[in-house]
Amino acid sequence: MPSKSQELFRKALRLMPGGVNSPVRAFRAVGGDPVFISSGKGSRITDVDGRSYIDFVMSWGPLVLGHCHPEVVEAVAKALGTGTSFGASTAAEVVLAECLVEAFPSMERVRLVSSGTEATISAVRVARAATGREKILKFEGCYHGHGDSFLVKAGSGVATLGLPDSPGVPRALAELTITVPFNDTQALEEAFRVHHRQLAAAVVEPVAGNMGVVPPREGFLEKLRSLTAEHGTVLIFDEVITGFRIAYGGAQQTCRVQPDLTTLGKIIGGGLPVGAYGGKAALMDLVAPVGPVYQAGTLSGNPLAVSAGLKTLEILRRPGTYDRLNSLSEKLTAGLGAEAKRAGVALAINRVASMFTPFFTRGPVVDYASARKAETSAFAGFFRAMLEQGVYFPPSQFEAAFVSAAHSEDDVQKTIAAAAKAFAKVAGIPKAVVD
Ligand code: KE4
Repeated sequence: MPSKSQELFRKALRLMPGGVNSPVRAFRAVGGDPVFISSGKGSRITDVDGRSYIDFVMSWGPLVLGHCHPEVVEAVAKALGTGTSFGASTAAEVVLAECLVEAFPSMERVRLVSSGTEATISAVRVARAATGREKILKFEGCYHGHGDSFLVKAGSGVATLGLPDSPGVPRALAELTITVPFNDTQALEEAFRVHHRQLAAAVVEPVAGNMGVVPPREGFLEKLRSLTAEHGTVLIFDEVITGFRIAYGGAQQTCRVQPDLTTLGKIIGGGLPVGAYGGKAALMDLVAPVGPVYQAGTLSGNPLAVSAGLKTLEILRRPGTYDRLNSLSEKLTAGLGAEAKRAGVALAINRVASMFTPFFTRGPVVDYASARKAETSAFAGFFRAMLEQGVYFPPSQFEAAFVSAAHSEDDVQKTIAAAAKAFAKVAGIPKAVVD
């Protein structure tokens, strides 16, 4: 008898590519059919068959407070009562803009949009307009949304003209994207030597989340900052994941490197669609209607979405929130590491604050090439074993898992206990101590 999820998936497959509205949701990387979710509360989600899971996807990062935080729900309900969208300015978006520029001193001006992709494609457009240059530099394994310029396959280790990774990206455009390995300062210097003063922008996830979590090496971001400054290249920090995640002021607060432009998303919408890009007034005042760089959006600054974001940021400002988030995350990853060791499973866990990835490889994982060494079949086995035990990890080895303020000590202990069993399966040696 097929489950309700399976029935829904069969129908979805006939209606939507892969049966999903975003590829990673299809469970292609981990096998089996995706579960369809009916509700979420705190640290848990419940699928349409009534099974509940401790959730470490958290909508891919936005739900830093967990599902249906009562104060967020109340704020959205209140906003709903006065209208969902006006296509005109509202007070709420001014308040959110103020919160963002206060949290990110590198931003003097900010523009709200409806997704991280809109934020990154707009930021690159501003950089190209400001410099009159066309080439951009990105890093292997970093993801900045599905804008054409970012969907470029990395070439060899040194600066490389990109080749279209996704069909449909014009070669002429793909060749304007230069890709170098993340954390490789030598390749970075080479790229700037080869493309001397031709680079409009360098875009980076200051803490990578999209190859799995990979922190910057000591000095890497500082080197990127000095090279971009020296060559008149706009430095864009894509903080769609890290903004308000690893600190209230994002990675640029912790690494103390100031970019020229910053992109935000996820948490600033509190689970509803909000993105943003911002930076120095001299750059942002190039954007219409002040300047000639056009960017627009029907639902930009949407009052409903902004109300969820504002309440989320307000709660994040409460003393102790990040300390608790980070210490719970540290406990979780320490426990996972200990159980993997006990099971004899090679596991390299990268964690930055409350985002982490268990890589099924000896490690260290310091860039995309080392991340790709991970045993994806082992990860898939781990994912399925955890799902069976009621723990929902990201369905891909190359994604970040997220702890929320709603996760409890009990969630952590349950997850570690489930992992002990999952590792035993992955190691292929059922351990007496575990069963
Ligand atoms: P959206 O367009 O999906 O809101 O944001 C694109 C984006 C930009 N920059 C970074 C650093 C991002 O991580 C993302 C989107 N992240 C993925 C998960 N790694 C979203 C999940 C999905 O694609 O379904």
